Amino acid sequence: MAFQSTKTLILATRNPGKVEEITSILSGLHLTVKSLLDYPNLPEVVEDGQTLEENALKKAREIFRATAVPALSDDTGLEVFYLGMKPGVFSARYAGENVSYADNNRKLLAELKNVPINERRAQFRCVAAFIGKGVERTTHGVCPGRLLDEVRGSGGFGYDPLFVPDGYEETFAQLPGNVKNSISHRAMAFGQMETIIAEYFTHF
Ligand code: ITT
Repeated sequence: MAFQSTKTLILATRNPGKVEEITSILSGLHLTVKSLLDYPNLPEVVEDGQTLEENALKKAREIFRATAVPALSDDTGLEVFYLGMKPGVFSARYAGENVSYADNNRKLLAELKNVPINERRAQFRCVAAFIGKGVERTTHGVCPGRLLDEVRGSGGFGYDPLFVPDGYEETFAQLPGNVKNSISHRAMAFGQMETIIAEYFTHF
């Protein structure tokens, strides 16, 4: 049977791609990691903030309030230099409400049609938030790269099939998950969170 720590954390997300990545990044903490996928009856958190930080804090605060379990969230955006750093905080709804990742990728490809490779620079920005008893912390991570003019690969999620991180020739959807989890915006933000969470659980 897999080891189950009595120290439990809840990820304030229903995005299975994020759950997999964050669980893997935090595996060294040996905590029991749950997510909203384990709590189907909890209401949706409305992401109406103007910044990644506001949304990340809102998600973690609401889930901590509802469950009393220390909560961890992430709000992430893709910033495209040619598009004035859009879609940013609106990355999930770039092509409209309730759209698929493929719809968003198609819209991005259309916006960048005929834009040469040297003008296709972009970066993922991730803000992680941790809320526990008497504790509210945020950390940040950025991953620079460029956007291709076609989708490549089937791993990862979201904009991964278009995004080639600096120093690599393959997209995040082509690279093995452990590579993404060692260099990504999320790896950077949650890497900093590790010490904050470890310190928290020495008290609780
Ligand atoms: P939660 O709010 O439930 O955590 P979400 O999918 O709505 O999940 P975000 O608002 O943080 O997550 O992310 C906005 C969008 O940005 C998301 O729908 C993806 O399309 C994209 N995205 C986020 N992280 C990504 C990553 O690591 N790689 C590729 N695309 C990503």
